[in-house]
Amino acid sequence: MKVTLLIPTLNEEEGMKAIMPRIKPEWYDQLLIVDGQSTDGTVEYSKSQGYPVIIQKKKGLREAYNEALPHIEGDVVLTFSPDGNSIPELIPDCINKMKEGYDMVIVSRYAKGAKSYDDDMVTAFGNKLFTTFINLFHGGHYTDAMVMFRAYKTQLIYDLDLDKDESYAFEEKLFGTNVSWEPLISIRAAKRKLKLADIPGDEPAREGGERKLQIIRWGAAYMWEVFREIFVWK
Ligand SMILES: Nc1nc2c(ncn2[C@@H]2O[C@H](COP(=O)(O)OP(=O)(O)OP(=O)(O)O)[C@@H](O)[C@H]2O)c(=O)[nH]1
Ligand SMILES: [Mg+2]
Repeated sequence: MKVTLLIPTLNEEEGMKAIMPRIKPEWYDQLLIVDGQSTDGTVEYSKSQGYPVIIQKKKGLREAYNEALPHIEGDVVLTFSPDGNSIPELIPDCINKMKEGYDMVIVSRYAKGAKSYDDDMVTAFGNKLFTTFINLFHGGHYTDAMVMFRAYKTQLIYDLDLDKDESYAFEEKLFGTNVSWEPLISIRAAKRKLKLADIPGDEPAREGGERKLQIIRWGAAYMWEVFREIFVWK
């Protein structure tokens, strides 16, 4: 099993400097940083450390993933948030769980024994509401369907059409935003009854920088996806 560690960055200089030194090269086969045209020192820092950096052309997280896709060599991709929200030491646990034969392993903030120190009332409520809806309407057994920190088979990206603009075009246009692909992969993986697991993992508070999450727009777009996917087979 070859693992690509995929790290999206957008003005995360402080987080990167605090977190990246804790990631050990023996944990992964390939490291890819995909940067959304940061204007702080994020790219300079990454390059100074010798990390391969892709500068994305289009805006948004799913475009970051899309533009990284042709460079991914691993048969497993692990997405990791370098803003302090993902605990690096859990990377090996997540990969070891994948080795048991799962299609996707999520590092869950709401599994028994884990806690988010980054949530406010709105994000805690929203994340749990979406997770409940995805379980209820799509047959999932998730404790956290929304978090970025997860590993999955690279092939899923193609099988579930995560890389296709059409999968998101309507809601992105309607709500004037660019979404990420975590909710949709959770929904479509549950619908297909793939082999899914989670492991508990705390979410520490963000390290410096600013939040990019667009609560209202993303919330609306993701709610659209949850309901549309009841009627659309994928
Ligand atoms: N390349 C790229 N990275 C992004 C983009 N938007 C966010 N990120 C990065 O993705 C990671 C997760 O970001 P988000 O899921 O938006 O969450 P956040 O801004 O940290 O907000 P909270 O964690 O909910 O407080 C962070 O490291 C961001 O810097 C983008 O458009 N392009
Ligand atoms: Mg974050």
